[in-house]
Amino acid sequence: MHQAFAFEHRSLSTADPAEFAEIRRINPLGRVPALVLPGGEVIIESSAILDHVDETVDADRALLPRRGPERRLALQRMALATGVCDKLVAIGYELTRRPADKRYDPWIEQCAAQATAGLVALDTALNDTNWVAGSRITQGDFAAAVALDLAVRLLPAPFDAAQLGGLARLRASTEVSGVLSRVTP
Ligand SMILES: N[C@@H](CCC(=O)N[C@@H](CS)C(=O)NCC(=O)O)C(=O)O
Repeated sequence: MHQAFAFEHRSLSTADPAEFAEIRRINPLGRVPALVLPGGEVIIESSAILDHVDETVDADRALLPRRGPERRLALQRMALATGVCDKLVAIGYELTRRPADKRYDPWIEQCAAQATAGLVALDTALNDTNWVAGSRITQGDFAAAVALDLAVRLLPAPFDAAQLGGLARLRASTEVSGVLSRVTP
């Protein structure tokens, strides 16, 4: 059966005071993303949100295998990609939230090295295959593509996205680019 998942996407920024107040009304932690279900229940944390969405579709359309080594691998690739995002977000805060004279470059450099190593590991996972976790598309592929986008925006030189050919190819694939073009703010 082919199911559609209707949703309204609202782009709220934690950097905008009014929008941040609204985010905090939805999620006491004051973080995005958060999914509000029709009955008002709120789900936070990307992996928990995606897990819920996966549960609403048939197994063949789910973006995480239901069990076994395939599920473990996909979850690990997702952890790698969302971990890269965490390090990049930390760099973003250092660059945009902290006064320039209080910026701590060694911390930025450490986060950049961690994020780059995570991206290289994801790129290596793509050797000879189309997807980061085995022979089919998973949530790990979308997370890896989002991590690459964020890296292009936030990683200081000498980061060169052109060296991550596998990730660039994944990002440009019809399956991934078609979805991200609909949800990227
Ligand atoms: N592990 C979380 C990370 C979410 C995250 O880092 N959100 C940032 C987006 S910029 C945020 O809302 N930060 C505000 C804050 O933590 O104060 C997830 O995947 O949902």
